[in-house]
Amino acid sequence: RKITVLSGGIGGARFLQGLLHLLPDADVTVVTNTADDLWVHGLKVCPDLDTVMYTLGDGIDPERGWGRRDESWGVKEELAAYGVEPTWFGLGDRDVATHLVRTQMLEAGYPLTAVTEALCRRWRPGVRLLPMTDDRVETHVVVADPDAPSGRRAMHFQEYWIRLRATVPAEQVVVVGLEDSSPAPGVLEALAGADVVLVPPSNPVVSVGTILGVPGVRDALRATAAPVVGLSPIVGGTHVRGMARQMLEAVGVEVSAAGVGLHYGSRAADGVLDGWLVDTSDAADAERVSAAGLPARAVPLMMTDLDATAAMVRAALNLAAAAP
Ligand code: GDP
Ligand code: FO1
Ligand code: CA
Repeated sequence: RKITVLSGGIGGARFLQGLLHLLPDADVTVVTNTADDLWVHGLKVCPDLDTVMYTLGDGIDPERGWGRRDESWGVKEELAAYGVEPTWFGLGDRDVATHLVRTQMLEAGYPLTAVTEALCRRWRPGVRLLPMTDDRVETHVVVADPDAPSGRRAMHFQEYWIRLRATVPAEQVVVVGLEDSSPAPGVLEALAGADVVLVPPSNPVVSVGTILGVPGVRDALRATAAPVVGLSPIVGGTHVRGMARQMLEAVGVEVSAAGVGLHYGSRAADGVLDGWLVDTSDAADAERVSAAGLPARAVPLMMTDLDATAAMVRAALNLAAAAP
């Protein structure tokens, strides 16, 4: 069965582990967010692609959820000794090798799709890992800054998250380059040709929202014969980890399982979903979403271990099968 998954980093990767645990023989294509990507110390870093690749390739650091297991930080320490910024970015020595290979291939003219394919020849993630686009796209966040003439300052999403820990309100989220980007090779085909499309509990704004923002992707989702089912990253009124609450507040979307489901919208109502799963603690949200015309169910939605995640995948596939 051909399954296409739209993914960010940690949440999407965990979901994919459960999917492959449940259906080891499924033909899975992952369309991955690349708007987190950034150039740092002359290297191109792709956090979400690397998190999915390392997680499914068993190279991930299980505690952090990003970067390499058995990591060392010599390069980071030496750069800090030179006073070279950004010192806030966690650049691991093993991780640097990935960025060196990627940067060299990009500079030799290979598109990000080819780079990702090459890196996956080592990591063998067991899925077809696609960037959402080969074009440069970067999420930036605008925050209030009394020292700036305009009273506001924009920074890369990674600085907002890693240096500020999303502790200041985001006034605006600007995805630079998104409107001029094109879907990477294979992306539209993966949406059109899937038997089912799953939207994991990834960040609705800076992971899924960015993928949906690549021109052509939303239309392909609305047109596909495959049922499209999503799972809520908001449980009990807030994110499980990360900064989805802050990002949803920045774009004016209600921070609830219902708010996110209705934000994605049902395909009947100009949205992209045929079904929506919320956690059992948010059963009222399922009622609200179903009443609005998007079939929703409340099931356990915490990815505490492989079996729990596999059960979520099974529930999503059951809801997809029930789609008209
Ligand atoms: P990122 O790019 O590393 O931030 O990863 P994603 O965007 O793929 O996923 C981040 C989202 O995963 C956050 O908004 C979390 O709320 C959500 N998340 C993490 N763990 C769980 C879980 O166990 N259950 C659910 N429902 N959401 C989760
Ligand atoms: N997340 C952090 O919280 N601190 C870091 O220093 C950090 C470094 C880092 C380096 C490479 C990489 O692929 C991911 C990294 N992340 C780090 C995670 C990254 O910020 C992700 O984009 C977040 O999970 C949000 O999407
Ligand atoms: Ca991310």
